[in-house]
Order: sequence, then structure tokens, then C-alpha cells
Amino acid sequence: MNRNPLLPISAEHQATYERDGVVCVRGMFDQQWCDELNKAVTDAVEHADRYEYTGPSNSKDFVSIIYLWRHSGLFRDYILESPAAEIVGRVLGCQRIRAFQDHLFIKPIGSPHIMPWHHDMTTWPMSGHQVPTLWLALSPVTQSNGRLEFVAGYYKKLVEEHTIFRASYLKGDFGPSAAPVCPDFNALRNEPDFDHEIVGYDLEPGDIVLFHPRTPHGSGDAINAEHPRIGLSSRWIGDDIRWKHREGAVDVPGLDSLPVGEHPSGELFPVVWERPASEAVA
Ligand SMILES: O=C(O)CCC(=O)C(=O)O
Repeated sequence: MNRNPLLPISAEHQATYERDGVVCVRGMFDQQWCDELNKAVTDAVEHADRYEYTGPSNSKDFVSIIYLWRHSGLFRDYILESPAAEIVGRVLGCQRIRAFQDHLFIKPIGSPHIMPWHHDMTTWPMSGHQVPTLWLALSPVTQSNGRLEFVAGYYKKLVEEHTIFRASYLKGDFGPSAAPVCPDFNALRNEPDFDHEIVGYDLEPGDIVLFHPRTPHGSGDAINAEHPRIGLSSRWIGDDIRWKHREGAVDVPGLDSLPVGEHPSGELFPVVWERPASEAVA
């Protein structure tokens, strides 16, 4: 199983992430990663009681398990020894990348589950911009099995205006109570003056989408699916992230608190990738 990306991260990958707050990166993982991770997914679903933490939308129509990497085995190997951290570090231009959270999402064939529009910054008790999500496809992903969609470039407006949306439509109530609810981009996309493109990608196992924590995203149902839709999200911490108390943010299991303003570190946030000394970032 490959340790480094199979192909170089290009200037175009970097520019697309910067412009759109989301980039699709293909062909970086070898077949063995996909095969072994799929076996691990089957095992995780059969022994879901082994994992202590589920996401707020976990249900029979949508498997949602988090922090699998804290158990020894393939999910841990994926976080600590796959190309994922390097892809993040190189697309974002970081010096160092730390692991944070992983999150398995499965939509079975026929699932009516819709992931409402939201952005992830709502839930992180952190400030900064470099806490992206890398969503790895482990099955073919198309519109008919509920691929993710993203509002391209919208994150810039939210960064400028310091906006954190509320997410009270998921089970649980996330984000500051006084904050605006994330707009319904399905309605907005048909408005003539809505000037953002909504993008989605058909993916093969091993392809990824990497997105900014303020990029609004959501996914459709899998009612007419031919394959289950299996995605493994991982959340990573780059150089500019600092701890911050935020009303409605999630707890990080095992961590009481960190001093406000501190960069997360320690065994819950291990360094997984560092830029080689020979490569200075300007
Ligand atoms: O896979 C999905 O449908 C939801 C993924 C998501 O919202 C995330 O990874 O932040």
C-alpha cells in the first residue's frame, strides 16, 4: 500500500482549492488501499458496537461512525501511513499536518437519506482555516447514489464575513444559537442572481475530494442507486489552527479542554506529515 501520493500534487490542484474551496484529486491511492479499506468497512459495519462514537445522522439509512482511527487496525494505518496527510499538506501548502478525526459514511442502496447543506466549521472548537476534510470514495459515487455537492467559492464570503452557520437540522444542535442557518442552496441554485456554481464529482474508489471547513456541502439520496455509496472522511489540522471555545461545537472525546489559542498537539492530534526541510514554503 503506497505511503506517498502516486502522482504529484499540481499547481492546478492548489489553485482550484484556493479558488473554489474544494478540489477533486484522482488516482493517488493504490488498489490495495481500496481493497483493504473496503474489507475494514465491512468489518466495521458488522461490528459497529466496537466503535464508541457515531455521527449525529447515524441511522439505518446512513451509517455514520467516527474516530475509527483511534482503534488499532486498518483505519489507523490509513490515517497514520497513507498518502492522505501529504495530499492535504501539499494542496494547502502547510509545513505540518496533524490527524484529528475520521468519519465513515455509508448510504445503502435505496436510502432516502439527504445530508442537508452545512459547513463543517460549525462543529469544530477551533479558529483558523486549515482544518479541511478529505473525503475518500470507497465505492463508485454518482448522482444516483448521493454524491456530495459543494458551493464553489462560497467559503471566501464566509471567511470575509467571519460567518459560522448553525446546524440545528441535524440530530443535535450545532453552532452558535444566534448564528444564521445555512441557506438552502437547492433553492438558491435556481435563482437567476445566484452567482456560484454548485459542483459535484462522479468518483471511482480511491478518488478524493478535499474541501475547506467553510465550504457548504450536502448530499442527495440513494433511492435509485445501483451501488451503496461509501465514503471515508478524514479531518486534518494544519499550521494555523488554534483552540477556541465555540458555542455548539462538538466535544473531542478524551480531551477536557485545551488552553484557548493553543495549537492542538499530543496523542489525539499526532503529526502525520511534515514538509521535508529541503522544500521551503515561501
Ligand atoms: O458523506 C456525506 O454525505 C456527508 C459528508 C460530510 O458532510 C462531511 O464529511 O463533512
